Order: sequence, then C-alpha cells, then structure tokens
Amino acid sequence: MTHHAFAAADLGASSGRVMLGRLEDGQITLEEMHRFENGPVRSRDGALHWAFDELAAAVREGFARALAAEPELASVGIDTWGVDYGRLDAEGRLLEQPWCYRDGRTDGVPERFFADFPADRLYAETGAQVQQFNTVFQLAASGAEGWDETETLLFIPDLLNYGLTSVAASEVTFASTAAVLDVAARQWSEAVLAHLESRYGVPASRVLPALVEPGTVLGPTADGVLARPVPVVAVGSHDTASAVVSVPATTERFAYISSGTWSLVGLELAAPVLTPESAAANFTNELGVDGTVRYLKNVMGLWVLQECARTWREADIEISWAELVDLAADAPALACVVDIDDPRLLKPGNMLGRLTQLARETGQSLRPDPGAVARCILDSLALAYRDAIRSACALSGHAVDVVHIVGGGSQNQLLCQLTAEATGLPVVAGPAEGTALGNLLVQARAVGAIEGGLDALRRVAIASSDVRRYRPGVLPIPAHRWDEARSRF
Ligand code: LFR
Repeated sequence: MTHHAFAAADLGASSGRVMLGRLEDGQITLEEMHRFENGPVRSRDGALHWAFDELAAAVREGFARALAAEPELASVGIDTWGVDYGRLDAEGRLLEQPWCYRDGRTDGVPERFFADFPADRLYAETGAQVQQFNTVFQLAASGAEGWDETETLLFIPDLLNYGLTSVAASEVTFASTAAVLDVAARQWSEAVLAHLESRYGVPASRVLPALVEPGTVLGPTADGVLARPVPVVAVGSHDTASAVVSVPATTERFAYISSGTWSLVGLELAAPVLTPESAAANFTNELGVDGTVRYLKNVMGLWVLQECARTWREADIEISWAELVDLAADAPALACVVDIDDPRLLKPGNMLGRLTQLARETGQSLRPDPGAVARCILDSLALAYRDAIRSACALSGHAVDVVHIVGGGSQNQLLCQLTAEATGLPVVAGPAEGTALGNLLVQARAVGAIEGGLDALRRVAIASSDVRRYRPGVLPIPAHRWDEARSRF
C-alpha cells in the first residue's frame, strides 16, 4: 500500500508541536517529532512580544526530525494562533520581535477607531468580531514609526513560511482574523486599508502581500533549510481553520468547539452572516477551507484555568492538571459562575483575584480552593458554550444536533460532560490533535494524496480519530439550574 508522509507545525499561544503524519489506507497516524513551550515574553519596558526566532528554530528542528524519520516526506505546513504579525525590511529581516496580542497597547483603541470608522461599517465589510487585539487595532495602535523601513507585513504563519521558502504570501484563513478583509470577496478590504493609511500612517496596501487560499503550494524550502528541498503548503494557517477541517462530522448539522487556550465555538457556513444582530452579538466570520466561513465566537477558554494553575505553581502549590479536574468534579455544581468572557480575564496576571471580583460583583462568593475555582471556570465555560451555540444557530438559521469538541480540551472529560449537560446536545470529543490533523489533511490533498472536498477530508479524519461520546442528562444538573445560573450575571 502506498504511504505518504507530511509534517505539520502547530503553534499555540502556550505551546508548539511538530507532528509527523503518515497517510495509509485512508487513515493518518500521528507521531510527535518536537514539542516546545511558547508564551509571551515581557520586555524591560513591560511590553509583551513573542520570541519569534526561537519559534522559527523550533519549527525547523521539528521538520528536520520529520525528514530524518521519513526521507520521502511529501510536504510541510504551518498553522498558528491568530491576529499577530511581523514587519520585514527590504532584506527580509524582522524589524522587531512580533507583538503579542495580549499586550495592553490596544486598550481603548477600538473605541478611538470607531470614532471615524464606524463599527457597523467595519462589520459589514470584514464580518469580524470586535476584539481589541484584532490586527486592525494593533496596526492602529502601532503608530507611524518604522513603516518607511517596512517592505512587507506578514502574519505569523506566513512569516514562518517566508523563512522557509523566501516566498511572501498571505494565507486567507489567517488574514480573516485581522479584520482587514472584504470577507464576502475573500480579498483585502480597500476601504479598511485606505483608512489605516490615511488616519494612522500605516501603508497597509503597500506592505500586505497577495492572498492565497489554503492548499496552495508555496514552493520548496530554500537551499540549506532542510537536508533537501521539501514543498511548503499554505494550509488553513489559522489554527482554528485547521482544527475545523479535522472535525469528524458526518452531517452539516454540527456545532464545533476548538478547545485549547481559547475555546472557539461556532458553525461552518457557506456564506458570512453580516446582519446588525450578528454584529451586536459579536460573532465573527472567519474564513475556512474550501470557501467556507467559520461563524464563531471566542470564548476565553482554558486560559483562565491555565493562568490560575501558573499562579498556584508560583506559590508552590503543586497540583497537576488531572488533579485539578478531579477536584473540580468533586466540587458542587454551579455554586459560583461568572461571565468567563469578561475582558478583564484577557491579560496574564492575578486571575484568582479577578474571578473573585467578578463573583462579588454578581452577589456570589468564590471559595479560593483550587477545586472550587476550577469548577467555577469549567461551569462558566459550559454556560458560555451554551450561549454561543444557541446564538450562532439563531443568528444564522442553521440548526445543529451534535457538538464536536476538538483540540486538547477534548480530553477534559468533566468539561465535555458539562458541555453536553449545558447545551442539552450530545457531544463527540476528539481528535485531541485536531489542529495538526487538519493541517496534514490539507497538505495531503494539496500534493494529490487525497482527492475530494471537505467531506473527503473528514472521512479520513473520522478514520484517524479516537472519539469519546457524552450524552446530556448524566449528571444531576437539570436544565432549569443552568437557566438560573445564567441569570446571575
Ligand atoms: C486560538 C486563536 C483564536 C484567536 C486567538 C488569538 O488559538 O487563534 O482563534 O482569536 O488565538 O490569536
């Protein structure tokens, strides 16, 4: 049987990995080649940046190992978290380490931006949710400095691809997270680019490269990058776009949760929803593979618990992730719930204090022990998933009868069960490495090893994934208790 091999680099905001995928008999098996930490680095002046050169070296190292393990490696592809970018000079050198989207430089920027480019106009054009960290607001915050020296602006995966191939291109699923695309046309928005130039001195139309759709073969790795040239595929280079490809769905009537640092909760649609109601609910229309739209909401995700765990570690309270989830399972249900999407939870720092404050503002009290805190976060996440799925269906007119959870969070059995309980829908959890799998699937098709549309890719995803099923009504938490909990904030 013919076998093909590909390597996927998947970089999240808290860790990165390079996975080798072997495709044989319609099934992909994954083998981890490299795993590394990631996280914003605080400079002396307090600003948050990414250590880009280290990330690029780690990706290269992972690809080198994959090529050593599979000398016939057919291609490589990269996906990363959204919105962030770097600026290159005429020699292709980075002008500065890329800013991290959690930096405070965009505080208050959306409000100022909307004073002369109204929010409803931006939504009608780009379909993008308002998150203060969207690239458009980062660019508005960046000031006019450095643009004369800037030859090209590339988003993080495009920047990594450029380092491998010397080809500058902007992959469209990622570009759609920036709020600078005409989302219906899948092209740069002339209106938004012109505004960035005239109002903020950011020469966006000069520095942004041509857009490419996922599945485009950018070219071989440049001489000396790997032991031999290997084709580089622009995959669904926004991590969520790759994750959605991997959803092992058998019908179109599904909602998904891509669960990691963030939880991205939504639907796959054929066209964007650009209504004022959708704007008011702050749903985003990000672009997906094969002309699809990822109609979704950012829910703050396991980030909040990750930050609490970090604080406990710093205070020498050693609790593993599994222990935390066990403690949460034993804690009382819905004792304290908060609006997990409160913007105050976005930045690193004293999460426990902020959760306590959110509880207090809504007349509740949060017990400070790890089990109660973890339970508060997981219950609050499940409530947020319920809201997001219900609103997405109502706003788009697309009905669902199952929720798919992909990504690392699909291994959190308590959260999966709570999601089934809160939504009243069956949950299918897995694959845990969905993003890497989706990345590999798009590569496999780009080099001709799989033929067909998203349904063909998903057949391979189904054959390749171990899933676990959860049905509602297993825990003693009746529906009215979720309604009551939701009414507290
Ligand atoms: C998830 C993700 C989200 C994006 C956030 C910030 O990893 O890519 O989709 O909104 O990170 O970039």
